Amino acid sequence: MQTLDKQTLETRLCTLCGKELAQCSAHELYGALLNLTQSMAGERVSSDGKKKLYYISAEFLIGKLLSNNLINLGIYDQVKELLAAHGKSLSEIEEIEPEPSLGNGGLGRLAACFLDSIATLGLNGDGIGLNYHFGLFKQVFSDNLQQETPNPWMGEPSWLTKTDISYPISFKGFTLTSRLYDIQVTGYGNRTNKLHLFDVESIDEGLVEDGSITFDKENVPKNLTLFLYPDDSDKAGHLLRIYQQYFMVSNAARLILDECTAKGCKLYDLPDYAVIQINDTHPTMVIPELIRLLMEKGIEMDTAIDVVSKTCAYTNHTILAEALEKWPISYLKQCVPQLVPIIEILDDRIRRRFSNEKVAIIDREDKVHMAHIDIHYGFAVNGVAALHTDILKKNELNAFYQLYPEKFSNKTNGITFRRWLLHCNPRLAAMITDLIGDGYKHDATQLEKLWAYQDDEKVLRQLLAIKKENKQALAAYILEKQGLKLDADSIFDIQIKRLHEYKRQQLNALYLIHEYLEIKRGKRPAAPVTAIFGAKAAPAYTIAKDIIHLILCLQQLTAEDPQVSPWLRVVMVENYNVTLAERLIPACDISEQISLASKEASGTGNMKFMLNGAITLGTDDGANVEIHELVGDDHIYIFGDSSEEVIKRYADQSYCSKDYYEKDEELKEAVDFIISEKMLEIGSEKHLQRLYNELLGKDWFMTFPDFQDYIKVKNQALSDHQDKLSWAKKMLKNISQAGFFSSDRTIEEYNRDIWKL
Ligand code: 26V
Repeated sequence: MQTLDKQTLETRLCTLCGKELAQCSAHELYGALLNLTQSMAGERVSSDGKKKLYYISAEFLIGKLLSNNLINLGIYDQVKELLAAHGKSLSEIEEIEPEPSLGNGGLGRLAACFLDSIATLGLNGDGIGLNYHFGLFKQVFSDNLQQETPNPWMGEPSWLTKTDISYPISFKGFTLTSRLYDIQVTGYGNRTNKLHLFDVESIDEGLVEDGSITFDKENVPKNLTLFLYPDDSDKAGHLLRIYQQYFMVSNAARLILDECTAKGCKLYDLPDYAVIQINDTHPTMVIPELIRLLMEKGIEMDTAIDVVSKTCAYTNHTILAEALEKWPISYLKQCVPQLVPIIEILDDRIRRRFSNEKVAIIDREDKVHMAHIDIHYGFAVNGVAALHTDILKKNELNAFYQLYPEKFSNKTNGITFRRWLLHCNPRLAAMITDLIGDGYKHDATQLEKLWAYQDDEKVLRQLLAIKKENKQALAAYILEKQGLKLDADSIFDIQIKRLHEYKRQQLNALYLIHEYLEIKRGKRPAAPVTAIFGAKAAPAYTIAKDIIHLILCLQQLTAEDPQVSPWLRVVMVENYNVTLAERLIPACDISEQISLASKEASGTGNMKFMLNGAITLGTDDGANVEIHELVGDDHIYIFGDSSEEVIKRYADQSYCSKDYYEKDEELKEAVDFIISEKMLEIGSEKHLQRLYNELLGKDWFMTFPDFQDYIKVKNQALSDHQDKLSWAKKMLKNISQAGFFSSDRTIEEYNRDIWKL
């Protein structure tokens, strides 16, 4: 890997700052390092390859970039040492960098890991998305409730480079001018690719009221790229999402056609020059838009449809019906009428070929099923974990699988080990390098060599010592940021992910209530436990916000009770984001992956935890199933009903939460506690009562049937943790088997089976 010697590095940084390093502020050093990184990355830009991948996604949850870029450019250690020699700390400089929140969770973070791996493998592939000025939102807690404020991240210096690329994008009644900004994507020891983020020239940040995320949703020219997925609880919000999606894909389609034509593409041979990966259904309109643009350029419709169908591939990331996009055709007519005749023709062709209403594009209620466009008019469809793909084939997308079995494949998700091991857990990475050399940095399967040390007490104790140091570092950080004092000797049990009922943070909360009541009765857990949560709830998702309220009330309750707090603490970190995940994951003992079986398409946090030596407590769902297979029964804690049982229970509509509540004393006690006097002293009756009613009256994601098994298996894990060496062996097993989940492996599979670059 290319490096810089110490002297050259120092000279370049001093020149960029215009003074000696010791005299520079952290801010000046951040600017200089950003500049240096950009110029080094610029030297590795390559235009190799006739065919190029365009990964279109509404989300790219990239996290902070400085350290990652330094690692990928091979100069992290030199920079750190040089700064230290001049009395400067790299971690202080890292603090200055704002974190963009250009994603909700796993979907956007996956896209970011993929970009890293694409560049690392030397593949010709760029990302295309939108440049949201205020991202998702910044979460703040007040009165034990989530509040949302804007998360501005684009101040100077910035990783964004303004390009001279701009397109006129027309909507019904008005045309907007776009502007492309680029962020370099450095591969680990390899080429530099690009993340293209389109923005609108007429954007007006002033539209956002101070400190809030409300703005005039109808003023599209000024609001289009202010926020990611603005509140879509009303029609104006839905329309704004359509405007955003069309703006994203129309720009993408024009950029792709321009780049390909510049390389000599004749348009009917587009599939030889471009492959477009449609990340979930948000970019689906790229299909009719490309057809439209090709027709504008004189290609006849049949050919245009054929060319586009051979260029586009679709990834499905969820089976949840409420998350599968269906736009009323009237909304599309209102925003992007130019696409409507094309979508109608696409639907008409399907209706002529197949009589099954389930595979129609426009349904009887005049709603356009976006995923159906992707499946009919793309050449590949994939799920994101083995179980998820099986469920798609057998259930949700069975009618399509019958028509096009050859289009379907599985691509189990992965994570980049550069960010999720080398950067976030340098102590563990150094230990691994000492034991097995650094071949694992390019070939993650080499981690398997670690298992040779399964009975080496010195190695096992070293693993435990590293975990302890990481826990102490996390405790110090949370004390500084949130004023909460954690006991680094307690077991750190962590659940960090978007807040959604199917992920069942409420099940974890019910367990914590149960344990709290047990401690009050004098029955202590096997060891002191710190239950840590991190989660943002969508602004209009009422029950999710009620669950946050419950957790924050439990945080206060456990902290303020001297009888309980030495044994059980509940902590919710504020504004959970990539940066926090990088601190939480290396410090975790027990990784909570407790979604209702069949509902979590894959999960990727589960993989990050495993790689960092946390043991999974989970259901047999998503990629947990594959983790389970890799590590074996002895190195994971699995509980709860199987996906088959769950799917059956939904099918026969037999679930009634009240039946479980009435039959299970402990469950009843925990549920009732939500609206107990004690809780109402701390929390808001409105929120707690609504959550209680939801659980008793519906519990759509079936927390009650899994409650007893969860308690049993979780308490087993807590008691097993007491046997330190046997626990460390479980940690080692998990780390040694994590290689499969490198996103380099995932990307190799996409390239081998779909992209063929
Ligand atoms: C979105 C929404 C939005 C509307 C309200 C309900 C709802 C429920 C779920 C979703 C998820 C949309 C797609 C998504 O983010 N999927 C995630 O993709 C990850 C990367 O493949 C995967 O690891 C997660 O399991 C999956 O949930």
